[in-house]
Amino acid sequence: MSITQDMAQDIVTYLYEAEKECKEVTKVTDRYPDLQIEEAYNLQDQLIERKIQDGNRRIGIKLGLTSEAKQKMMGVHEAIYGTLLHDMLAYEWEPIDCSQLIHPKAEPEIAFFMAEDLQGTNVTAEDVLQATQFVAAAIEIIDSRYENFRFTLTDVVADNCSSARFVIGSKMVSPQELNLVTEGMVMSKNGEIAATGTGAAVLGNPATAVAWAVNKLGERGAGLKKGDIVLAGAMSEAIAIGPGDHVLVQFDGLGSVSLTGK
Ligand code: OOG
Ligand code: MG
Repeated sequence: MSITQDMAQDIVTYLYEAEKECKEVTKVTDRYPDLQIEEAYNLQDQLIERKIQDGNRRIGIKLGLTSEAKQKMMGVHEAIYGTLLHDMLAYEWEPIDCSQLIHPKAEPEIAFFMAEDLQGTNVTAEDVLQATQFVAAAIEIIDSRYENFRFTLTDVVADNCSSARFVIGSKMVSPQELNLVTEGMVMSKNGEIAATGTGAAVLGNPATAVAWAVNKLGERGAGLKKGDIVLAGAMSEAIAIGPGDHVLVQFDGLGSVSLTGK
């Protein structure tokens, strides 16, 4: 089965309104079980297009399901990518309003800042590092629009990979000055250690993960732009957050980044 224009419009409106009204919905594949991954990326593009028409702006991409553990949990062998929009950018000094989110979870990540455009289908981790101006510590807030964070690969791609908010730390480091594979972090919630991890958890190397996404975008005639921010994927499991929670991620070389929920 292929998705008609009308069905696509219907699905996009469904996901758009779930986010806006802050209500969880049943997954798209309950209604469209044959939804294909390419169609799911088309739906994501249309959802983003709609938000851009609202006045939002694309500022980069994020990767998901980059760890072997998470892929196993989902029964998939592939990572995913979504689009970062300007209204997702949150700040350490400004508490995140949890009343605007459904069931937010925090993930420790490494962010890349692109010094140049990067597009192609044979892009390597080395190319990514060459095109990167800085890397920095980040926390992504994911907030699947689906009930109980349960979905298939196609569902989550259509839902822009659960993207909701992200915070970037203030220390910018040249990727040449750091070993991204062995870069470690400790994530604490309200003063207690909640998770630990290293860059190796992200497809073996966060730069490899970014190269994978660039090649996937390349197949669709798209790529990264100078100035783009790229979140490479979670370095550990995600932890639930709510009003009053404080999450701190301390990295070896990238400094620290934190957020507070209100
Ligand atoms: C999908 C998004 C996962 C990551 O870094 O793995 C993600 C989800 O688990 O809801 O952003
Ligand atoms: Mg993430």
